[in-house]
Amino acid sequence: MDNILIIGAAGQIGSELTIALRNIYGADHVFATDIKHLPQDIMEGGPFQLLDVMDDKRLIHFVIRHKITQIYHLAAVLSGNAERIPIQAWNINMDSLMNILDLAKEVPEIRKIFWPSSIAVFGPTTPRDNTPQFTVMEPNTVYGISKLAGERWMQYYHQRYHIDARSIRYPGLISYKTEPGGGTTDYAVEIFYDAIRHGLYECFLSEDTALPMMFMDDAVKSTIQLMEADASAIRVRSSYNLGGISFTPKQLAAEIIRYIPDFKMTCKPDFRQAIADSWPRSIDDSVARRQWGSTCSYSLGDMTRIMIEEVRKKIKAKD
Ligand code: AKB
Repeated sequence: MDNILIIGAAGQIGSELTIALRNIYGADHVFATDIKHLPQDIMEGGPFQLLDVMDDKRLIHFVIRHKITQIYHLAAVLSGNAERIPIQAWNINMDSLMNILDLAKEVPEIRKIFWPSSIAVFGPTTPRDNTPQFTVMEPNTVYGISKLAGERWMQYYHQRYHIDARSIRYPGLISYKTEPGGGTTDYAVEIFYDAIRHGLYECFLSEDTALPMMFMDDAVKSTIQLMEADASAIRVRSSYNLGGISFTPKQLAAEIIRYIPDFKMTCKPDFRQAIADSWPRSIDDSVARRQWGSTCSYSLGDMTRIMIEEVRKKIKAKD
């Protein structure tokens, strides 16, 4: 039986992936860890431990003690925050990944690892529409540089040490359970809270900035699909493009107005506009679909409806 370690379980994707994996593998086999406490349902729903991925000695001890066979390393400093603390962000993003890759090399019981990459690996010289799997990659953000370097290390450890390393280049992720922190695509979550609370939202990107996004259920489903696929099907060992849905703040605001007719959005672009302008507008994920059958099913309309319903419930429960 597999024992799974989730690093960064309190984060936006970690909090939902932990629950989905516990439903598949059984609560006792999924060990949630983070440097901060988790939402109540995760802390109570199975094993939880405060653990810092930068502490390689405690990490190896934990892995051996709990007979871990799979690791999902989800902790990272995202694009907006990384520009505020570039060297610290580089050190955290790279050192933590190297700790996990080395651990997988030292402990043969670890059968596979998952590490998320991002659309941030692309840069201003990349074709921005329908960005292919293999193309020019010259990121100009510290987050993008760290993700691209990480992808090369994933590929290297697979080739040199036969580590079963798997990865997805996530677009912006949209969810209601845990809010994202410090990313450029965060506006697409913030907008729902402000629309419901105040009927108003000031967007930090211009209204016509198109970016690829994905509803969390699709992201969780795709991640598990990739991890469960036969190793022979996974021929890309850097990271897979995953498309989801592409839209602008203006298009998202128009969807929200269907539920909140008086909603108004204004735009005051900040430093994150330059980051968004260097990223793809849409992604070609045909390689992932062909090789391991990735499927995303939520449209902009589906996602907006669910976000309005769930964020409304969440706000009501807090008030
Ligand atoms: C960010 O905006 O930094 C992240 C990402 C696209 O990787 N959501």
